[in-house]
Amino acid sequence: MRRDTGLIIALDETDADKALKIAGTVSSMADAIKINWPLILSAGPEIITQLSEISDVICDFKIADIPNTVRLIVEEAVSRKASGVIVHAFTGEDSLREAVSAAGKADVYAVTEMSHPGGMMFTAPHAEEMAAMGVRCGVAGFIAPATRPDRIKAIRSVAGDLKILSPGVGAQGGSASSAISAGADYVIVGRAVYGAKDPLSAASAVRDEIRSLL
Ligand code: OMP
Repeated sequence: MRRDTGLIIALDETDADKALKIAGTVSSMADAIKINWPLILSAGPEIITQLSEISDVICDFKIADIPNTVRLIVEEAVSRKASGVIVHAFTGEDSLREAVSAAGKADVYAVTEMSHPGGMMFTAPHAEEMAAMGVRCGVAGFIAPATRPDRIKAIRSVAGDLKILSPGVGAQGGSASSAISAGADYVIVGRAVYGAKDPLSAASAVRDEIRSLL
């Protein structure tokens, strides 16, 4: 994935026409658009291909399954032109290796601990261990919480120069500048952009905030 603006838009809008319109409006501000189950379930998987004509698309399926099922899901996403997929790391080394192998040239990003408070309960205590496993498995990078910049630092210390993508900016209370300062390469922003009255100016404000740190 290119790194031009450092911003990834989480397009969790469930109206397909609106989603495509917002994607067209904000794509110049973002390095990728990330989509998740809400949009895929409402619009159908063709939305992956449609959006790929506008931007790089990351399929955030947070895949957590046995290796065979992981492979099937990743292959479906990549065949529809996803350039990245998000998987859970807690499923272990065999599932993660299968994701990387099934993705081929597409990027696999592993979640080591989630950005909401519940993410601290079970996964955070093992996040560095999971990141080290991700490095061994050949992932492209990690999803680390912008809501807890100290945890981004901890993952960065294990991740070397792999990419760190940080969600939790805006609606969840995290800030783009503290995530980038802690070691994130990209921030993932959803509601604060697609839910804004003016998504383009909301996205450009985040882009400018990131740019001011570089
Ligand atoms: P907003 O909270 O609206 O900015 O959206 C954040 C997006 O990032 C949503 O699509 C979440 O599903 C996703 N996300 C998190 O919020 N926290 C995580 O720990 C991981 C993800 C993710 O993998 O993208």
